[in-house]
Amino acid sequence: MPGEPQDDCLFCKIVAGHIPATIVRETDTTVAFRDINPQAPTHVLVIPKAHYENAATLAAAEPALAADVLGEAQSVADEDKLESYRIVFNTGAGAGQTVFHAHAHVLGGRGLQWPPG
Ligand code: IU
Repeated sequence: MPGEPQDDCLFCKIVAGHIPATIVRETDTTVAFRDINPQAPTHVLVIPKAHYENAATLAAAEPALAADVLGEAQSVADEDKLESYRIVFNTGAGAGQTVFHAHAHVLGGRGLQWPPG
């Protein structure tokens, strides 16, 4: 079923508390935690608790939940008082997605170049 936890999904295991993560924010529908391999002083991942493979399937199935994720990403930026930052949804392996549970990267605290490569 779309949205149901997947046994083989790392981020579903973080949601369930079966894998440790440094959680910075949590709501009824989302969790935000520090990336294990940070690429910037602030590098937080915001995920829906429900399992969707990527941002596209999430937005198509549950637009309100996609908005929750985006709103929480904004709250992370606000909490860390980031003046400039980037919110990224890598979507598909060709774009660098390695964990197939939708997530927003919130990156900030250093200069960021564009295009990212
Ligand atoms: P990507 O957009 O799918 O490439 O992002 C996955 C991120 O998940 C990546 O930045 C990893 O460092 C991060 N991550 C994590 O924070 N904790 C983990 O246990 C694993 C990956 I595996």
